[in-house]
Amino acid sequence: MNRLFLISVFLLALISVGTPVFHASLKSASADDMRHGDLIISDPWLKATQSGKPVTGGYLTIRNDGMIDDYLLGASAAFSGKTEIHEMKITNDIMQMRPLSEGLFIPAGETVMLKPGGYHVMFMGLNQPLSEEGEFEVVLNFKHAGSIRVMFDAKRNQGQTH
Ligand SMILES: [Cu+2]
Repeated sequence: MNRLFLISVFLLALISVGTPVFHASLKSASADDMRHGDLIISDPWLKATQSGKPVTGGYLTIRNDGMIDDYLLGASAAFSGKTEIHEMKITNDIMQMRPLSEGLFIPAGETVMLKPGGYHVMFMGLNQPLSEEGEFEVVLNFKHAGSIRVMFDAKRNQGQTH
């Protein structure tokens, strides 16, 4: 009886310890998520372009799992002559965008989304078409996490300019 009891206790302990660990790993289990230090990058994509189009926008979600604030300072890509981190705002009914000179703030414990109509990676002076379904390498430069190589999926433009 004692032995059986001990085995049951052991199994119960295994299950109760095992369960939260399992859930924790599920939280960031998407196949597209990519961890680099404290940063988790998900759903990187850019607007596909046709030949001759000089600019496009790139988007992604960045989660800062750490205790230290970080900044997305800039980015670079072989297909882009110049790459900047932009914010987009509507001022007096006019859509305006500007480079973030200090970089994009990624506070500790927070998630920041770059998406159409908001923050975006601005690729300028494109030297090739970024065809739909293609994957294109971009290097993101963070103040603390350093350089991260990320593959951006080219997707169809959904109507907005950036
Ligand atoms: Cu822009």
